[in-house]
Amino acid sequence: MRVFDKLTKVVKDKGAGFIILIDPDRKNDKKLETLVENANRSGVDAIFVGGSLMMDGKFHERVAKIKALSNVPIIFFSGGANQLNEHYDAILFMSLLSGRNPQYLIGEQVVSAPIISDLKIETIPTGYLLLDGGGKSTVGFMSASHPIPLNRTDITEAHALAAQYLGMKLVYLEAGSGAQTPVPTETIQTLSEKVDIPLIVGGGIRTPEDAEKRVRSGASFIVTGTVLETSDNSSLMQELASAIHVKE
Ligand code: 1GP
Repeated sequence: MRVFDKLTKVVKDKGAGFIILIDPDRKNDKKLETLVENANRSGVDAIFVGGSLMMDGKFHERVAKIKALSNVPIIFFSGGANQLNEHYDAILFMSLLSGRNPQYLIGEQVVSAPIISDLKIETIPTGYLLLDGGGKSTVGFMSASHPIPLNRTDITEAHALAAQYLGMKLVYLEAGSGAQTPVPTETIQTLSEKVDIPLIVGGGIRTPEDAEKRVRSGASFIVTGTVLETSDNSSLMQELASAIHVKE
C-alpha cells in the first residue's frame, strides 16, 4: 500500500495520525536509536525525517540508520534537494506557499524532481504554511520568508484554499520547530470547516492535551519533534499517541 493511502487509513481508523519528526542532525546523533525504538512500540504512525539546516555531513548515514531500525514509514520532510537519498518510503513534496521566495516555492522542487524520479520515491504534494509561533524559526530564517501572524486566520485560510485548488493532498500548518505557541485551535477549527484536504499541524506541541485539542479541532495529523528530543519522560510518546488516536 502506498504511504499516502496508509496515512489516510490511519485517520479513518484512529481519528488522527501521530507523526514524529527526527532531525538527522549531529545534535541527535546519540538519540536516534532510542527515538526510533520508542516509536516502534509507542503507536507512532510515521516518522518525518529532515530539517532546514544540517551541521555535519553524516545525515545520509543517519537516515539509513533510522530506516533500518523503523517499523513505520519514513517520510522525507524536505529541507532541500541535497538531503534526498534512497532511504525514504515517501517524500512530502512541499512548496512553502506562505513565503514569496521562488527557491522554496519551486526551485528546490525542480532540482529534486529528476532525482525523485530516478529513486522512484512516492511523492505527497503538500502546501507548507509557516505561521509565527514566536521565536525565530530556523525554517523562517533559512527560507528568508515571513511567517503568517497567528491571529491572521484569514491569510492562513486563503493560503490553505490555494493549496487545495493547486491540487495538493495535504496542508501543513507549521508554527516552527520549538515554537513558543503552537497553531491555535481556533485556526484549525476554521480551516477544517473551509478546506477539504487533511491538515497536518506541528511546531511547539509539547503535551498530550495540546495534541488532543488540535485533533478535536480538526487536525488530521499531529507532528512533534523537539519535546521528544528533550524530555526525560520515556512514556511521553505513548501518551501522545493515545491522546491523538481519539477513536481508539
Ligand atoms: C517542526 O512541526 C515540526 O517542523 C515539529 O515541531 O519540534 O516544535 O515539535 P516541534
